[in-house]
Amino acid sequence: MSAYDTNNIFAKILRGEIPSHRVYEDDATVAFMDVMPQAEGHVLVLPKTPSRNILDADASTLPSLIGAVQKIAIAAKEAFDADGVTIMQFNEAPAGQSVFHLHFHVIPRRDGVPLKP
Ligand code: DGP
Repeated sequence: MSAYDTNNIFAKILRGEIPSHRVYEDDATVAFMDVMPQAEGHVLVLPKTPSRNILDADASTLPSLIGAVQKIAIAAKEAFDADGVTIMQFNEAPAGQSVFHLHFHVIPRRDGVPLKP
């Protein structure tokens, strides 16, 4: 697996070099709106610590990250009056990862509305 690239787009967002619409932040975690939402309210949740994806993440960072994912999923479901929430996470390009800083997708879902491709 390649090394973590400190110039990936999410690293730049975390450093404040690129704007984002932040919806949540705590000591360890940041969440912002996805610029290419697959449904209304699509949020990305990422740890502040650098890891390329879950395969090289320090296991000690995962409990707080998944706790934040749960908080945001509950809040997004409420805020967007959704019927459910899809949570997705990809590891390496063949698995669908395109930005190489660990992140979870939190996507509010409504009955009968498919995800945009
Ligand atoms: P993934 O395939 O899991 O690596 O998804 C990366 C997501 O990141 C994709 O849904 C689009 C989103 N994205 C890419 N560039 C930017 C950006 O500059 N800002 C924001 N907010 N989202 C981005």
